[in-house]
Amino acid sequence: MTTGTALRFPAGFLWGVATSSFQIEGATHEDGRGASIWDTFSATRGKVDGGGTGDPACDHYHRYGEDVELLADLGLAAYRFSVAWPRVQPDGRGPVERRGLDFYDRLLDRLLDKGIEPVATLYHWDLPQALEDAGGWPNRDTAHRFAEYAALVHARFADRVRMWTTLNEPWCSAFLGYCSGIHAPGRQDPVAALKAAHHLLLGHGLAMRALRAQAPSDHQLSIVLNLSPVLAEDPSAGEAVRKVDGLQNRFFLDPVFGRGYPADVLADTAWLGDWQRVVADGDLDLIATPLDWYGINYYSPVRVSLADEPLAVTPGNLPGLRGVRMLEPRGQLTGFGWEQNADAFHTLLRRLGRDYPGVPMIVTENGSAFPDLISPQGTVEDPERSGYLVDHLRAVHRAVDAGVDVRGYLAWSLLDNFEWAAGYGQRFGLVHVDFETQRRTIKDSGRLFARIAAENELPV
Ligand code: PNW
Repeated sequence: MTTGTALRFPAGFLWGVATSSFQIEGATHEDGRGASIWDTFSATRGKVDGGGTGDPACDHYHRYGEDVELLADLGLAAYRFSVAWPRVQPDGRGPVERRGLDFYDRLLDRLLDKGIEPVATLYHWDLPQALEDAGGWPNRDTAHRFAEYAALVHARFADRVRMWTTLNEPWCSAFLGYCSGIHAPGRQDPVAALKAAHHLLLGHGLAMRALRAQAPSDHQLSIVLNLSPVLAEDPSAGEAVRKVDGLQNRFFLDPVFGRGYPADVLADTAWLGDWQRVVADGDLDLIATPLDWYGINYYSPVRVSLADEPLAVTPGNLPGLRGVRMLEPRGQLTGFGWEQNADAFHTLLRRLGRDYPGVPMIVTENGSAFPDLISPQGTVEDPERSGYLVDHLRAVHRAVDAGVDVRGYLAWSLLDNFEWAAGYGQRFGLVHVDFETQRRTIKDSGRLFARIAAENELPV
């Protein structure tokens, strides 16, 4: 790289940050909000490190004004947030809670007032508990309930939100929620997980159809997937790579891109019985409803090798992964123990551009957790997070340079927040949150990101 030549991004590249409702809002009992599966799960002893729950989280429900000011101070063009289904429909069906919708109304007005483009996610894991009690995602009806909810939220905010996402990371909802059980609702049933995966995708398809029918032509509809490059040291481990890539990436990408479920994944999961009977005529057409863009969440690669024996039920023992061993991360790790590997990110983007052409992508999440301390001067020095950020932005820039159609980058996350099973111990924010006082402090990495976004280029 030649010194002095900054790495410029294309004009109009979308810069922003992301959050999700359950992770930041708190106020879980206010204004008629119903319980979600994460309320139930986090209240269950032993499920969340440190016993954290969704209260008060970042108290964003009351402090959204201050948080929008932070976005404005950072000068960011876009803000990705999610709508909490149980605020809008406390039972997941039927009557709408106006006060829940009013909250997002106020949030959107503030964002637009500051010229910030909202990117709304309709489902970021907070399923109404009432729907889980009725069978959850393994139950086909949940897909229809989701589409109804999606259509009513879209109709209410269609005048102010152009960019929409149906689901965040259906892989996590299905496999961490219903197979490994490390996420809500904490079930450990591989067949239920596969059914859940299909019904999540069906819910996406039904919602896409409903939104498309009512959306003005400038609305841009999407899904967000967590995609991971799968790496093996041993060249003979190709079979393990194929299986994990199949379940993690192709199982979601292929049907959304109109190719149906990958035959090899269907074969790998056939021993679990005929879960595929849940795939009804017409489902795959709905799931293939054309997207305007899709979101990629990337944190780290997955490493695998061949194994002789089937694994026990652990987060790695997902359906279809017999004969696979999940390996420890390598090289530099984040504070969360996740592998830092920007080259793998670059490889992933290139592969997506090649294998799934024709639909623009936006990086909808990328970031790292490190323990941060406020200095006596009141600053948060987080060089590791800055390093991760710059390395991964370089990887994006190289992909764009090579012709991959990446239109934007949204960092995870605006704020330190409730990091699911890891509770409040893992801090992903560009802004530090003191969970005792709710004081927000922009970290050095946040300032760096603001500068990069404002200049639309990376310092060399
Ligand atoms: C994503 N995994 O979650 C979510 O979209 C965010 O809500 C979350 O805070 C962020 O990444 C950081 O974890 C994931 O185990 C959680 O593979 C777990 C996994 C992947 C993504």
